[in-house]
Amino acid sequence: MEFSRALVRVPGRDAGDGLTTAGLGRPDLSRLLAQHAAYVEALHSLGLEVNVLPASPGYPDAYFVEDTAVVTPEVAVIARPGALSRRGEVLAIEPALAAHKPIVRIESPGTLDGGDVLFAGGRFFIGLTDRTNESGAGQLGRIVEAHGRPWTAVPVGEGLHLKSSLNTLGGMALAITSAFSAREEFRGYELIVLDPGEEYAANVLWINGTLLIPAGFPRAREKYKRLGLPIVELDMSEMRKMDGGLTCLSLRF
Ligand code: CIR
Repeated sequence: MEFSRALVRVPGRDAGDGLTTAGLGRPDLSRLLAQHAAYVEALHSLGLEVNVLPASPGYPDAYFVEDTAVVTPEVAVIARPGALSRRGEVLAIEPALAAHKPIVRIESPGTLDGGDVLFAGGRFFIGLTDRTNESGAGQLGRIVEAHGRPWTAVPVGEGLHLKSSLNTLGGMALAITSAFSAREEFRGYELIVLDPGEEYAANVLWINGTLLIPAGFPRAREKYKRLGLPIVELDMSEMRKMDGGLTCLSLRF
């Protein structure tokens, strides 16, 4: 899917109070802001029109905007984040998306985080995790199906979100951790399997034929370079401390 716009949100001063399991310590706020600014600049330089929303006090995870919605070619689906502390984040996102797409919403008892939704090779994969339940996945599945788009539910079992472990590299190619590489859901895809210890580098962001990758994963970088796509490497050290990756920081459409 080609993109012309992105929606992002500036990290707030309370970013270190967000949810995390990383055990890597608190992020340094000024480095976090600099890394976020470099990310926004990378999206700009790839020709996207970037809407930068202000920080949202009281919502320390709000700059991980990917989790608040799923934007398909036809509609913007407002998510219902699985973490209670994140549920109110969607309020500021809905009007920003309503300017571009018809809005539909995931309703209770469904929960869904956008980080659990991958569109690859013409199919939606919807991860079932602690954040996304059967009801939320089913609601989204029925919405995309109504527009003729196939979907598959994927029990995840490890990692925060589905996209913590696999992401599109364009076409039928997927970056994927070894834990997922034998799963039958992805049969027929061309799998680039990350080496042990470099699983974080499965969270790459494909933007119109350019690949944004996290810095500091040399073996992953070599694998991605072999694809022949232009590569932009970004330092994600501070977002990683909060379990965040490249896809989490934006909604693309
Ligand atoms: C959270 O636990 O919700 C945030 N600290 C990290 C969210 C990362 N989002 C994503 O992978 N899409």
